[in-house]
Amino acid sequence: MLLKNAKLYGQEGKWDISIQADQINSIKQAASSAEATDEQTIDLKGNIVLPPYVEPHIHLDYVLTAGTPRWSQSGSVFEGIEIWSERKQLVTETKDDIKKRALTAIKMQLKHGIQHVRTHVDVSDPTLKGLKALLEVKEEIKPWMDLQIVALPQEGLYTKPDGEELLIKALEMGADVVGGIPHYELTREDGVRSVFKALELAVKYDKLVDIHCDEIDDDQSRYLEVLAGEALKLGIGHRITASHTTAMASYSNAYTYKLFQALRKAKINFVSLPKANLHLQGRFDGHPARRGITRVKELLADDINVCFGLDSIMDPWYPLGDGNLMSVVDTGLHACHMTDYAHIVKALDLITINGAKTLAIEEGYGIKEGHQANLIVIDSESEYEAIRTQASVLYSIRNGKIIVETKPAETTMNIPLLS
Ligand code: 17E
Ligand code: FE2
Repeated sequence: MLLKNAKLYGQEGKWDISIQADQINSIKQAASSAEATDEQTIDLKGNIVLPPYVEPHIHLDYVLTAGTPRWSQSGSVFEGIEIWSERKQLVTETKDDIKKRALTAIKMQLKHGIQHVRTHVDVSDPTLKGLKALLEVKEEIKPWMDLQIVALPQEGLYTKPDGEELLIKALEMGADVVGGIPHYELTREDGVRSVFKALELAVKYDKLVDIHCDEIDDDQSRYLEVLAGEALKLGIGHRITASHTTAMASYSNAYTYKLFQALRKAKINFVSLPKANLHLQGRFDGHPARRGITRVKELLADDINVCFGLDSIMDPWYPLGDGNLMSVVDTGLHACHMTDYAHIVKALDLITINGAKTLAIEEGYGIKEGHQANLIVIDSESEYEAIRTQASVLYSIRNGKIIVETKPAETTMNIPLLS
């Protein structure tokens, strides 16, 4: 396959990308390889080519359950957890039901150019049904998507006697990443203990770590310092992710200054979920209401890795969502005051390379000769316009084959003045 006249994300000029079998064979300046071949040729007309989008944080076992058994009244994180717990008792689902919901969401993600996903799975449920379902989905979807699974003790690791046992079982069954939710434990001490335990298990079982960390508007919720401090001591920061960290929006600047000293050294990864947390946070505030988004701009300015994710597609926490990360970028840039030129033109880093770093898959990720031919083409010739118009994904190519193709919308205006 030959992709002609591509703009490479972040680079000037036009390029011809030749794909042989499942690999990127060559990337040459557009003019130099104009000769006709009998292989499939697509003229990209200057549209941008990027590596596939990375969704670093979704809950595929929760998708498409909003409203069952009831809708959230407060819109808060904690009511979401309550509703999910009620649902587990009231709604009986088979493993296949869960798989079906997950695959419906995956279809939305693939449509929007995502090929790499990290999903959390609730392992507070003694049947571990969700985990079993997603372990099967992970194998079945492999030709089209890489799925990482986080074992999340959604109802707390130490709130029930079998929490730790279930987490270990999940890791032994094949979960890739150790999860945690320290701000939901009953005491500060249990929260700290749950973070230590997650890192201890990650080392023992050779797994990554992704903690739901400080997802609360409480300026006293300070598990991030525990996570970063322990990651630094163990020297495994690059394998650690702090998700949400919304309390950071409420920390004093004096404390944040101190915290950032540790973050710069620890080199852990951050996932910000701007749509989900704009919706979930600030719910106890009245006005003025806090945004409840972690300090994305400040983290990036200090060379700390941050990526954006969606978190939810119609679940007890968040009633909307269709898998589209471009919409998350749009919301995130606004909510984080990153709507200046320099941030706009680099914004797609937040759902590509920064996500790949978080998932520890940077090796082999990116448009380079010799890499696996995994890439997307978006409907825009400039990075700036891509963000402004929320450009759609025209092609998603995986292992050298077009797996998703979308025709651009066409508008006709019968207004002579404007035609
Ligand atoms: N679980 C949680 O603790 N927080 C969230 N935002 C979601 C699930 C979606
Ligand atoms: Fe989450």
